[in-house]
Amino acid sequence: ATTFDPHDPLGIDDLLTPEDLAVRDTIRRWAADRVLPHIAEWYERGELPVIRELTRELGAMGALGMPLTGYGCAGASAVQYGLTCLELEAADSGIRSLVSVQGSLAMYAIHRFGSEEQRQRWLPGMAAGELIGCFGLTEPDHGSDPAGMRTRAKRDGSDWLLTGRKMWITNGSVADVAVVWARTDDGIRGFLVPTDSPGFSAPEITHKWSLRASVTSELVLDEVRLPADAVLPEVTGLRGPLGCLNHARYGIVWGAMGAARSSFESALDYARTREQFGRPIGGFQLTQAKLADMALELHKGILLAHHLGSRMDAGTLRPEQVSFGKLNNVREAIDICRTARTVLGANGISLEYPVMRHATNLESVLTYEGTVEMHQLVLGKALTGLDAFR
Ligand code: TGC
Ligand code: FAD
Repeated sequence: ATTFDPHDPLGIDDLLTPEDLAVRDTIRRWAADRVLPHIAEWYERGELPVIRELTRELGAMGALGMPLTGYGCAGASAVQYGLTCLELEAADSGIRSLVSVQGSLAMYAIHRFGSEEQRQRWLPGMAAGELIGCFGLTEPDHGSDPAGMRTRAKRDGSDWLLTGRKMWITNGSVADVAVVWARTDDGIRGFLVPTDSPGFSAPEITHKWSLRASVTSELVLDEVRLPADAVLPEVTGLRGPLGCLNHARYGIVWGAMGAARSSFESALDYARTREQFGRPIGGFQLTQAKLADMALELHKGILLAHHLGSRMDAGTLRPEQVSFGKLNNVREAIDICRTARTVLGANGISLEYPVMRHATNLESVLTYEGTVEMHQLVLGKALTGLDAFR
């Protein structure tokens, strides 16, 4: 007979294979040892001081470019990659961001659209966490509408000269290689820019009140000279960067539920022990309604993530389905964190508990990788056949 598990009320673990559970446990243990003891301090200081060590350790666990094959990548399933994102974001969205950008954006772009030489040059070091990558699509004046980008690559003999600015780029100041999307005479192309190239700089963006334990930067490209073979040969047009985004957004569908789980568990724990009016606040009907509603959305969200993961593994996942998941799970996760915060009362605003940190992190997650509104419009277009973007 099965028993009711408050941590897995729907029995979702039964959908996971022994290998899935082993991956999940490894990442959960690593996050508990290496991130949780320090994260409040890093967050308060607005730094990720040991990013190189963490990246190497993530590489050693196979977490970088996890579902990719060859070149030192783990070749794991999409579900295993998703579980990894969930466990990392249960620690902090900044750590999941590091892994999303490295694996699903920078490495994926090189793996999917790069030449054999580019793959050989960059991927083994990136999979091992020896080299860090970033992905520059957004510009100061073009966020949701990257089709309008101004960054330009023009030919100079057989070389390329890259000029422009990218904004809000995760890992930018610590990266060894930047995947930069730029306009050319033939359309939008991707370029691999070693960050020690003359004319490249990446000043860090400060004063963030969200994703504080994550490096976010501007990329400045001032006539950066690149050889002919710096361009990703296998794609032209916006479908290049947008194809990469499908993978990163998929990871966020799972990741957001990690932040939500951590906040829910804090609230559940607190509700069982905190007493007011002579009894635990978890015994009051209003608190139970909050806990029940949070549990519903949390486990529905994980079930949705697993469903999308199974489709990705089967090769049947559509971009619109990724939008469905990203829109729903990030929106519900932030709602869970905000409700959890109320259960903790004044302690809810303290960094002694993870809840407010997750809630403020999710403000970024709500915006990056396509805002709520962009995913509503993607779904709106798929439902009606009418394009409402412009
Ligand atoms: P549209 O005309 O619809 O499409 C242009 C071309 O792209 C193709 N396409 C896709 N391909 C693959 N996957 C998708 N999801 C795709 N969506 C569109 C499309 O088929 C077409 O191809 P082709 O060959 O026919 O030319 O493009 P649009 O200009 O109307 O824009 C559509 C829109 C608004 C949905 C798109 O621009 C968009 O998604 N905007 C949001 C931008 C965004 O998400 N930026 C994210 C930057 S990276 C980031 O935030 C990293 S966060 C870091 C972290 O995780 O820590
Ligand atoms: P805008 O596009 O200016 O949007 C502002 C508001 O207008 C939003 O609410 C938007 O939904 C709404 N809006 C816009 N157009 C429409 C419309 N047609 N209909 C209705 N509403 C509309 N980018 C990268 O390329 N690489 C990264 O590594 C990266 N990392 C990031 C890390 C952080 C911490 C953050 C905060 C952002 C990061 N981004 C990155 C940028 C992110 O992808 C963009 O912020 C996002 O795509 C939105 O662009 P924007 O901020 O310019 O907002």
